Amino acid sequence: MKQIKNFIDGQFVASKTWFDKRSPVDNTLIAQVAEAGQTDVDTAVKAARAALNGPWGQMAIADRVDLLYGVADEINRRFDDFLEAECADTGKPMSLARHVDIPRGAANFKIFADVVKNVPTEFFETATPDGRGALNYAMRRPVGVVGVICPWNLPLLLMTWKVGPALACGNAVVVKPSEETPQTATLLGEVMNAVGMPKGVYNVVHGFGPDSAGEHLTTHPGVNAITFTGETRTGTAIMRAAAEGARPVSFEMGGKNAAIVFADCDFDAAIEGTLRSCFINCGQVCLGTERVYVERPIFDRFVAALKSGAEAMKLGRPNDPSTGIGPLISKEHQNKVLSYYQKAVAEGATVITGGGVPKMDGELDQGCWIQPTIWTGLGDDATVCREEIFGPCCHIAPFDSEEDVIRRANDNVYGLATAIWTTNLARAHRVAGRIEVGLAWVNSWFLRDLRTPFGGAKQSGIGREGGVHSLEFYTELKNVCIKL
Ligand code: NAD
Ligand code: 6OD
Repeated sequence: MKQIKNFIDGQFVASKTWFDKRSPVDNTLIAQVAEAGQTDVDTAVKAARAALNGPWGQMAIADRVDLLYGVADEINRRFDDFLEAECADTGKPMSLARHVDIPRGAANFKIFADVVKNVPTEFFETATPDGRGALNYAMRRPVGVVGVICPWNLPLLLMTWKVGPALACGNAVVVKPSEETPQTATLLGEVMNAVGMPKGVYNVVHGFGPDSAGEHLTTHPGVNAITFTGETRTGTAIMRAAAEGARPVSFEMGGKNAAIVFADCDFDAAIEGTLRSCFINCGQVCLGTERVYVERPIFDRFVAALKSGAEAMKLGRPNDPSTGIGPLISKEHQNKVLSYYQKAVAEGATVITGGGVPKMDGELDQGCWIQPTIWTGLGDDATVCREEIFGPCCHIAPFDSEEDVIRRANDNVYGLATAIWTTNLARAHRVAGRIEVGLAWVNSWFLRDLRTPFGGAKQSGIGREGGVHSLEFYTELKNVCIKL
């Protein structure tokens, strides 16, 4: 049986307690994972601190940048190992992970190495009463030991999205991957050793949230800052822990994202984009669409086209090139999504397609499969129109005016992302400006430039990461004032 260990101070470390990792594809046991206890987490935090006090803390930026480029190159060299591990943990199609998860895992190190190498700080000449003046300049310093708490939906991508900038800024990290997806974070430990990353700069502790590695990490007084991606409810608990010691947080959390489709859109592009935003990664993307508002003149045509697109997506194994959708991450999540499917019907939805668990062949029937599902006919206050489901499903509702759809899209506690489909440029600007979200895509979805600010408004997040914005969280900006 494969064993997945913690990675602490450059060593793979076993544990007294192990937990099972099962395949979402067919429920087979694929590994046993070492659960980090309080002592393991403490050792990891101390190793990170020691790294900051050692050669890592003194390293010239150019050398740090070279190391991070080395990490990216080594991920690419071991591309197939990462691909295999990520798809085994998540069940997602290899065709998807090959183009999104793994390349972004490498790119996240290069982009932030480039940012740190190239971003200047400010300088002011200051007049003083004695006429001799003063010079003020700013310098960036690492915040220290950063706790990184990660979800399971895009494990390598989202973990490196935090670890890349944290290391580029000279911090040391202790990562707590999701209990559902322990493998790629562990593999990254091998990469760190292979490129000569100093021991203790990158540590991984496995386990769960409450009373386990997650809570041990977020409550550890040696952790200077916490960056988290996951559910808003979890973020709330972590924020309480971070309050002790007044430690800064950066949070990327849940969403209930609306797509807005105007009658003047490029219809085929809107269908293609909405199919992706609703169903890719089996709907387990924080930016994904679960509410679709379509202008009434094209409503029926849109519903019919989205239905046929959804029904054409083949459910299957990760390594089958014809697979469009994999399973959900776990039995627990399958039950949660299914309970929403049942609630939609109980509240009066018309099921356009899907609505349940499909019958799969052979051992696949033991997996966490779910049908891509489309509903119509519900009011905006229905449960499936208000709460994040995180599955391959959406409700489609008609709208009659720009004003009306902006109000309805904004009427939610979340504010992560939107996709606006229109060929009217003035309208695109207008609507993008008025939707209460951190990310507004026009005629596209999940089109990423890693230099741009990424994060959520309202209950979808705190802070922004990406490009220079990551520096605000991962560094202390210090002013030096020199009296001449
Ligand atoms: P989750 O909140 O259940 O878990 C995330 C991580 O937090 C896991 O590692 C978990 O073990 C840990 N955790 C749980 N309780 C904890 C506690 N009390 N203290 C410390 N750590 C704790 O989220 P998930 O189910 O893994 O991921 C799905 C959620 O993540 C969805 O809500 C989705 O919208 C959100 N998400 C948001 C973004 C974004 O960028 N905004 C990206 C991906 C996922
Ligand atoms: O692309 C990114 O940088 C990012 N953080 C994506 C988040 C996707 C959520 O599931």
